[in-house]
Amino acid sequence: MLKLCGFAGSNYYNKVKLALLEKGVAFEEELVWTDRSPELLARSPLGKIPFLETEHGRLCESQVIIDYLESAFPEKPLLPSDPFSAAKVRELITFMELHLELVARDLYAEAYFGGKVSDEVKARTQKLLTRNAKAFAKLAKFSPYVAGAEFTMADCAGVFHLPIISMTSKIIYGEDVLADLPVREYTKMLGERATVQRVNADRKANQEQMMKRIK
Ligand SMILES: N[C@@H](CCC(=O)N[C@@H](CS)C(=O)NCC(=O)O)C(=O)O
Repeated sequence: MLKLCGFAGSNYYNKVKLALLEKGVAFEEELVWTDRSPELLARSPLGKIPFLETEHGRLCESQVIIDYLESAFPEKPLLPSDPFSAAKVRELITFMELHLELVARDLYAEAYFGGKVSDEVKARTQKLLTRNAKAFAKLAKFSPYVAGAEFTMADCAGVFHLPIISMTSKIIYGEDVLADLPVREYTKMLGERATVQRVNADRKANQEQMMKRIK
């Protein structure tokens, strides 16, 4: 059976977990913290989660994992069958992850973990986030799903990445870089799905565990 490894407080872990649940693929979970231990580095070369254990070996990087799931389990697809529409879905994922989440990530130390981020990094990040959010707004549909009328793998990513990008920018800058987008309505709508509810319940429980570990 597939084993998803990582912790449920992670947006990338939850992206993969939601894809597994939406596709109805059986899987088990193993709680793995990112402790940079030799054991972890032996299983995930950069010490990152999530990674997936399969009968063929391990895979890391959430998008690689989702692409594998999509081709290994084509029933209940999370991509349109038309190649161009499928590429548009993946374009959105790249924008959300490379141009928004990864940029906002530089602020997490101060926003969530009691650290400090320099004013220089804050200014550079704000400029980038503002520019990239405008570009993302040109591509995102929210009608009602992020890529259009159908639920796709872009929603598996968007439902967990977008709220954290909003929240982080509100904490650090006092304003939401995604304020012009209907992120709240979108997240609420997706929060009605049983699959998202399960992931969110596990996330909350895990975040409490994570906070106890940090203290
Ligand atoms: N590009 C990676 C990002 C995964 C990622 O950043 N995971 C975080 C947890 S949310 C992590 O493992 N951080 C620990 C580290 O970088 O050492 C993916 O899509 O899987």
